[in-house]
Amino acid sequence: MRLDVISIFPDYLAPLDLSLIGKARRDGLVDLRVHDLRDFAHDRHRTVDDTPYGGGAGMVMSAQPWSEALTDVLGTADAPGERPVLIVPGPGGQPFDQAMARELSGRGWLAFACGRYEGIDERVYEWAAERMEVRVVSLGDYVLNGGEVAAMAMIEAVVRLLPGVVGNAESLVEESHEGGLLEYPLYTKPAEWDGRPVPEVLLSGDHARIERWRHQQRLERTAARRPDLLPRSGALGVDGLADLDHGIATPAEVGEIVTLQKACWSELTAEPRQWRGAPAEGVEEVQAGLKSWTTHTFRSEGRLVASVRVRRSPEDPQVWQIERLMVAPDLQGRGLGHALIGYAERLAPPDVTTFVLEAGHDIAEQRRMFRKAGYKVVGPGPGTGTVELIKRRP
Ligand code: JD8
Repeated sequence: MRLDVISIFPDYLAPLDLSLIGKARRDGLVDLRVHDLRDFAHDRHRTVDDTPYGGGAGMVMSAQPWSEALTDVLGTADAPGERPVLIVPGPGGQPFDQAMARELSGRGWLAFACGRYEGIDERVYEWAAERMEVRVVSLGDYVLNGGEVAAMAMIEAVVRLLPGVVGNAESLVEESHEGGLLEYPLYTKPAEWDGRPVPEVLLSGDHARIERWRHQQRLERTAARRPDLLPRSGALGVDGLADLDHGIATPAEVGEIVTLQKACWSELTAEPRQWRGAPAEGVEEVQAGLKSWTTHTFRSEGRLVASVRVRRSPEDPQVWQIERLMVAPDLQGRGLGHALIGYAERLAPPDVTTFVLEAGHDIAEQRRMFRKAGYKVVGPGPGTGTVELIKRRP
């Protein structure tokens, strides 16, 4: 891969000689060339900036040194007609993410235009766009003084994806994590440090249990720190219910969950709906369920209105179990149950091949919903008064 970086601080890019990127350069996987923008200024002071038209604070980078520097880079193409993708780091650009890193790692030639001061004369973007693909890309929502640090971060993210730079196995694993969940917590020796033991499950040697625990940790961490990464409740795509707040149930919510179950199960409602036949759980059972399952909750204006719990099957790790699908009686019949099933399916780890859904035995009113979601009844469930439905992952 060929990389060109244009900057008024070429020394700023020196760290790219170190570590992984440095090794990739020495191994000939990356041809990185750093250019000093001031080499393309022609006055005695090597000036690259001027005052802004229209007034305002600070200075603006002039067009002329940029067009000459970019022309110089274009002139060194390895093959005639070859053009780089020009990346201009800027706080107003498209947010840089792993998907973009992966895409850019497949484009044989990238050039980075690192601005300083208030930014670059707008005509440079127009001029460049007539000669190559131009992307304005932001490292994130905070203010830097120039594009160099952003370019370095992007280069590191792109180069480590090149074949032969990081272990191939690792990048394959990452692929399945993209747009997915945060990582699980890590521990190494000693087994007890500072009076803090490593979680017992990690010493058990039970790989299926470890897998389950790690997936659960990833879900909980993601819900706590980056709920935006979870399949969005807004994306449940139910009319009029786009603003449900999603969360992972905590012990403090057990009472509300029990109440929701009672409302969904109750034989006392004029028209019993969901889960009829299966007994509602008590406080202790729900509490225990929080430990062995991940219970997802959905709130509307603070009220718990829907919930579902999921886990990898302890018996068969390729099976994703979905159960206790509940929708508050006053919100049933709006497609929320169907959306919840889709949501629960999207939470399954990539190696899962089968979804198993457990429902109350009297599913007359849900039969259509389950069929629409692709499930077939296979028989009575392991619990009393439940049926088991199954679906191969598409
Ligand atoms: C390039 C000049 C500074 C930008 C006034 C002082 C990226 N995520 C990011 N935050 N900031 C940048 C970034 C900042 C830059 C330049 C990138 C060139 N500045 C200017 C406009 C407002 N400040 C960035 N990628």
